[in-house]
Amino acid sequence: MSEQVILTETVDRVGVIRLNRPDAMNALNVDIMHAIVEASEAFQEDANIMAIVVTGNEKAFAAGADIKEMQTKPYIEMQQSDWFGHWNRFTAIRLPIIAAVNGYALGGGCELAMMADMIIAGPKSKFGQPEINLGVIPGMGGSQRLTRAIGKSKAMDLVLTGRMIDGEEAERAGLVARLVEDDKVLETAMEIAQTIASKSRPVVMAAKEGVNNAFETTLQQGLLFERRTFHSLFALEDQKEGMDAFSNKRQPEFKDR
Ligand code: DAK
Repeated sequence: MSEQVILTETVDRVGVIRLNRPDAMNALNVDIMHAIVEASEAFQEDANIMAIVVTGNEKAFAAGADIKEMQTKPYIEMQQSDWFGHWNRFTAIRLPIIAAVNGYALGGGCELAMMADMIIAGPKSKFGQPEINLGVIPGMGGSQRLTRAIGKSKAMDLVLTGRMIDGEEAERAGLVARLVEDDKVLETAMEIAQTIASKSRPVVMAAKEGVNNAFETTLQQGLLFERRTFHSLFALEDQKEGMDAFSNKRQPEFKDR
């Protein structure tokens, strides 16, 4: 039987993806990439799902791309297969994605966490871009998303030396949204996902799109996009419901329309 490289489950309106290559520190091979992408897309297709949590195990979120799988590949195969290019489908997911990180998040593992919309981690977690030690550079966003997240100086520190930082330093640097006890990481990520799940699905998607747009546009274009999106939300019943609920001092009941 083939290896079940991820485990998925649905908890209320939250889809959970657990990386499941414990013997390889959840190293990311082509199979696991396809599995994560396909599971995320399936969750998004399900109108009942509001958010996705991606996690690993207590030793590793993911210790990077699978070095043993890629080490002998010739250039032409990497280039022609657009090796690991499918991760673009993961970053195109419109539902919020929360990375719950325990243990190592290195190389592609750190990059996968950064593709998520926020990272929850414990003090013992370890983040890093050690590709320089392998004679390569980050290939899945480590030079780009990390720099945007923590700034040039610290990104250079990690990318050029390959050193790891723990969860506390990652939180101070702005990489991690919330630092919680190691055994509370998944629980906290699930609580955040459940909070998001109580909102309106189209509004949640619009909010994610708005924040992500900040990385793609000028300030003026971004502000215009935000304002027009805000205007468009007045076409939703959920906007009327949310504001009516506030005015009448009751909890809103969103219908996702
Ligand atoms: N790949 C393959 N196997 C790995 C692995 C990895 N990244 N990390 C760990 N393993 C395997 C180990 O080989 C070992 O297997 P066995 O020897 O038992 O068969 C098992 O997991 C347990 O690991 P260790 O025995 O090493 O455990 P330790 O506790 O001593 O050390 C460690 C844990 C995480 C510090 C260490 O395993 C380590 O340094 N791992 C490698 C970390 C690393 O260098 N990561 C970066 C990989 S390069 C691209 C997209 C993405 C990328 C590139 C291009 N494109 C789109 C173009 C990404 C590149 C990378 O991520």
